[in-house]
Amino acid sequence: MKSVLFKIAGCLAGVTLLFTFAMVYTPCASAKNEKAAASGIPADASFIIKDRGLSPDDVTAAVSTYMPSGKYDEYVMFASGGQSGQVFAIGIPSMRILRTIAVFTPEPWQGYGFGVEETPLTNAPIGGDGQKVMWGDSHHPALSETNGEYDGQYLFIGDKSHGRIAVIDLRDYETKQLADNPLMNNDHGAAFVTPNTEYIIEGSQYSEPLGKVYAPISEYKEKYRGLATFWKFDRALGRIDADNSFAVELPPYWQDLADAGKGPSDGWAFINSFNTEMATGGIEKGNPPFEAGTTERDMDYLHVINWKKAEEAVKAGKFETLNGVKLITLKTAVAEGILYFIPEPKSPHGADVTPSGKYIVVAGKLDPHVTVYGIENIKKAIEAKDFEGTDPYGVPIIRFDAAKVTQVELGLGPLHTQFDNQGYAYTSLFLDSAIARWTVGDDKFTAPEKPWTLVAKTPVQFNVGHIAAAEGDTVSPDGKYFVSLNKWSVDRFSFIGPLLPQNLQLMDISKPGDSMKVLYDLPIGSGEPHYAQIIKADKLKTWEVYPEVGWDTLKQQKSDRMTLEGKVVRNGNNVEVYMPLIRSHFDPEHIEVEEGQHVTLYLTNLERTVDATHGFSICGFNISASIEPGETVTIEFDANKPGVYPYYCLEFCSALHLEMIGYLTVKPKA
Ligand code: K7E
Ligand code: CUA
Repeated sequence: MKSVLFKIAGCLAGVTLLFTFAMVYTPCASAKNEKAAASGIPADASFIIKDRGLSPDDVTAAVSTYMPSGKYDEYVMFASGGQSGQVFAIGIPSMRILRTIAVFTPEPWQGYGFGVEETPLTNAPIGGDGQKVMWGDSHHPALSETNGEYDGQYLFIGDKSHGRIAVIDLRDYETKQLADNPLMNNDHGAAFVTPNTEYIIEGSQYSEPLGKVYAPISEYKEKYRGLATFWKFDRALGRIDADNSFAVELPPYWQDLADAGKGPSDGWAFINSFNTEMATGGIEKGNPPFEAGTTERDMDYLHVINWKKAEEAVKAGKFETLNGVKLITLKTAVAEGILYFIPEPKSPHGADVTPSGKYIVVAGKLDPHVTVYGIENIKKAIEAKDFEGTDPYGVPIIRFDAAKVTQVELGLGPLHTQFDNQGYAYTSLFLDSAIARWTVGDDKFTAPEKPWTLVAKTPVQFNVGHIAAAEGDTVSPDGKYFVSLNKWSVDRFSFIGPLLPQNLQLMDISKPGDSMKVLYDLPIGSGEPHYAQIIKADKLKTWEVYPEVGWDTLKQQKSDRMTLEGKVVRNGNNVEVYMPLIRSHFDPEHIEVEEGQHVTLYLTNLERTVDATHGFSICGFNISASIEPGETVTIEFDANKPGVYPYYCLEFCSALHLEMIGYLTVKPKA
C-alpha cells in the first residue's frame, strides 16, 4: 500500500507541475513536448487538461481513479441496490460497476426468476395480495467475518419491505437463500453479523403484531411488538439454519440500525430505536402525524442485547415457539438479563461499534452530536444496577451518564459512522451535506489531533446518508478510500428525466487533517443504495468457471442431472431432455412433444473456457437461463399451446452464435 501511495503522490506532483506549466507557458509545440517529457507526463496530456479546462484537483482526481485496461481494482464495494432488490459490485478506485447480483428481484441476464429451478426465488413468499413476492428493498449488506475481519466468503442483505435475509455465495456471486422471517413483514437493522458470523442479526423496524396476524391499531401498546432475530449461519452449508436461530421480543418502539459488538463487546448487539413515544399516527383522524408523534421525546433507547445469554436461555428451553421460531419473550429477556436500554438522543439512526470494540457511536438525526458509549461503562452499570428505572415493559434503563463516554458536536443531521486506520471516524451529515471527520480514542491511533474532536467537514453533493470506508466497520479498517452514498444528485449529471440517479462519491481519506477530497461521481440509476461495504479485492476467491462440468449452483455440488450427450427420455406424459451446450450448438436441436405434455430440460454447459457462457430462451415461453461454464440448470414447463417455438442461445458466445438454435415443436392433440 505504501508503494501505491508513493506512486500516487509522485504522480500528483508531476501532474500539478504539468498543470502549472500548461496554464502559464504556451511555447511552440516542440519546446512544449520537451518540457512535458521532462516532467514524465506525455505532452498530449497538457493539451487535454487545457482544452477541457481541468483544475489541478480535477487532474489529481482523474489520475487517482483511472484504471488502465486489464488492471484490477484494489477494492470491491458491495452496495445494496435499494428498490431494485439487487446488490451492486463496484470496483474501487475506478468506481466501475462490475456486476449486479440478482437477489430479491428477477433478473433475466442471470437467468434469475424466469424458469430456472436452481434459484431461491422459486420459494419466494406469498405477499398480502396472494401473489409471489418478486422484488425487495435491499438494505444493508454484510460480508461474512472471521475474527471481526471480512473473510470474503458470503454476503448477506436484508429486504426491508418483506422482512427477509438473503445469502449470497461469493464464489459465484449468486444468491443461494432467501430466509423469510415468519414473525414480521418488515425489517431494517439487517443484515449485521457477529464477529465470526455465528449469527446474522435482523432487527425489525415498524412494529407489528408478531406472527403476521391482525390486531387493531387501537391495541398498539398491548399487541404490537418489535423484534430482533438472530439467524444462525451454517458456514459449511452456506445457509441460514432456521432451526438453530432465535428471536427476542422487543417493545413496540421502532427499532433502527444495529451492530454487533466485537473484542470487549463481543457477545452483545446494539440496536437503536425511535418512536419510543409509541405514536400511532392517524393524521386523517386529527391525530398528530407520525413525523410529529415519533419525535416528541428528547431521548429514545439504545437496545443492548446480550446474545450469548440469549443463546444460553434458548438452550435452557426458556423460549416460546411462534410460527416455528424460538422466541424469547420480553419477560424472559428482562428476567435473564438479556435486554437493557440506554437513553440516546432523539431519533437516532446508525449505531456503530468502533474497530477496537470499546465504543458504540450513536448518531441522532435530530441532535448535532454523536454520542459515544463505552462497553466497560455499560457492563459496570449493569453489574451495579445503575439504572434510572424501567420502561413500561419492565426493561431496565441504564443511566445515560453512566454509559456515556462523551459527545462530539459534528453538525446537522448525523446518520452513519465509519472508521479508518488513523483513528478517525467519519459521520454522514444529511442536512449539512457533508462528511465529518473526527477522532476516536481507539487502537491504532496516529491522527495528530486529540481524541474526540471534530477535525474537518468535507462537502458532498447532496444529502448524504450512507457511507462506506475501506473495511471501515471491521476490527482493522484500511482507510485510504471512502464512499459517500448521496440521496440526491440534483445538478451533478445530465438530466435524463425527473427521476434522478443516486450519486456515489469516492473520496481520498489517506492523509490526515483537513485533506479529504472528492475524486469521482458514480450515478446509480436503478435504486437507492442503503449502505455498502468495501472489501480488499484479494480476499475474494471467486471461481472463474464452475469446479466441475454438471454443477448444481444452488447445492454447490455436482448434479446428477447432466449428460455429456443429448438424450430425450419419454415416460407417459413426461418428456425429459438432457441437453449439453457447447460452441456453437445445442444437442438435441429438435424437441418434439405433444400438446399438454410436461417437459423438463436439463441444460449443461460443457465449456471449460473462462467467460464461455451460453444463454437459453424458448421463444414465447417466458424462459431465460444463463448457463455459465460447467453449470447445469433445470427448466420445467407444460407444453400447453400447439405451435413451433425456436429456442436459442442468448449470449454472443461465438461467431456462429446465431446458429446456436433449435426448435421445440408442440403437436396439437389428435
Ligand atoms: Cu435508513 Cu438507508 Cu437503511 Cu441510513 S439506512 S441513511
Ligand atoms: Cu451460445 Cu450464443
